[in-house]
Amino acid sequence: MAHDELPIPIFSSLEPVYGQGSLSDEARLRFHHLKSKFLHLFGHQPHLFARSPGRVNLIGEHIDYEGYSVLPMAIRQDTIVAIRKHDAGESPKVLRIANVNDKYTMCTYPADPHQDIDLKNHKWGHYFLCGYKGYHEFAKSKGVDIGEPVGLDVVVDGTVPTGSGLSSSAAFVCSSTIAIMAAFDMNFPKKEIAQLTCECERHIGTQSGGMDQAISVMAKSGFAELIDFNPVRASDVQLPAGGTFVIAHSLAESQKAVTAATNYNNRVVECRLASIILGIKLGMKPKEAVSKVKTLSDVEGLCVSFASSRDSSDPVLAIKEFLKEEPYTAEDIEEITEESLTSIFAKSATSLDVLRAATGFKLFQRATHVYSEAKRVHAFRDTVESKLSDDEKLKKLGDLMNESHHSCSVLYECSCPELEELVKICRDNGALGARLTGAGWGGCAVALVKEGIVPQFILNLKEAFYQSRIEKGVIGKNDLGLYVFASKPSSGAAIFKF
Ligand code: NG1
Repeated sequence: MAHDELPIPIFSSLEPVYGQGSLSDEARLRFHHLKSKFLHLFGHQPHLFARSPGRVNLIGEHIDYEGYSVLPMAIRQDTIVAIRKHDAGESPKVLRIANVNDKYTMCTYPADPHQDIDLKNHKWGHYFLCGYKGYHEFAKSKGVDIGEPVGLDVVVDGTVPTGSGLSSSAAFVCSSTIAIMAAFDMNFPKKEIAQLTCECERHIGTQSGGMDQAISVMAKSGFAELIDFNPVRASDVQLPAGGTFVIAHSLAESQKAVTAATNYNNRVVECRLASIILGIKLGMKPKEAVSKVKTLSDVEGLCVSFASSRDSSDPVLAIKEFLKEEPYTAEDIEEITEESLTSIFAKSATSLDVLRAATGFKLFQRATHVYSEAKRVHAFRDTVESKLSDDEKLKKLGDLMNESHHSCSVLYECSCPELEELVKICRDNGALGARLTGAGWGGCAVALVKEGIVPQFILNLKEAFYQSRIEKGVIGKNDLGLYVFASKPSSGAAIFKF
């Protein structure tokens, strides 16, 4: 059976996930601490644990929500959720979500799975609620009877740095959803859980594309994965020997849920508008385009047909022909769509927030990024599978990463000064390629570095980027290991019953 058709594995020891040696020892301490905290807070032992990792995206940024494949790998940092489901009749009938880190105070919610999430009042526990609501909707759609709502006690331990572009939110949503599912004694194929957890996370108000949840659920130790969407699928990608990915935090925090209206969701809306206009310019009736076209992948066929009339297969040609480089105003767009933007997005409250905050729409730039980045993902995978030597492969992968960063920075405008500085320092110190990873606007960069120079490379980054920040007190000297580290592809989500 294909790996992504299998259910989430259930283990009774830590080694299958954390391996032998120091990582397992570290994990044992975390589980021990979680259990004691659980007992201390709730007077009971947890029934089980679920863990889900963060990820680093190697290439394919801001294209998952446009339906294009991406190429991430899981990292060892993860979120572990300890859970106990109350018996029917036991009170209180509430969800109590605590954290081993006292910075996150306990959140309490009613056990009603239909409750609304108060998006205007952002709380860390909301991510658990995303999993809770999403799991109930999923179970209902499958005809699974969950019975009357009961209380849940939960303690969370996360090691994925937050706001870093390493998917701490997806690690939390996936581990929560899987813990809830397992507490209800259910399990499903990984690809269904990948789809489900993506829908869960949308309850937080970001129009998430699904990459993070897919890799967190379906990752396999030792491999990066090419993730396809509609339907979601994962294929193993064996990275060439001799290269290591180093992850380095820019120390600018990217608060995706809080800045959604001007950043993440804004780009989703711009891509939708670009695709509707391309559809119309390429022959669709405005009404038809507005109702049918959701993403740039929906109109790629039309763009490629146009390109073929010019002896090319590059959809970017259609963008150059039909979209203008200057930002569009709402009025410019409404003239083409023959419908107001507020009516086009009437069903999406988060998109209406985008419209209220927007001053102009850079459709040419966003669409060019998406089509060119989608191509780079396939070029990356083709390079890995090619007959080139490992050294030649690494050089080419590095070049693709550099091109990706340029496109993110200039066309998609999702970088920031700190990321620009860090990426430059990575390249100046021997990285074959370096780019921002994840949503951007802060968070981490990922650099491809020859294995032999990794320790020196990390030392140089410390010197050139972090030292002045340590002196200013932005981070503590002893915390550097949390902000810059080499990473190998780790394994995906798991359930533990000891
Ligand atoms: P981050 O912010 O790194 O978790 C976000 C989205 C992804 C993808 C990337 C950009 C969520 C949960 N994740 O990742 O789906 O669109 O940005 O490539 O919204």
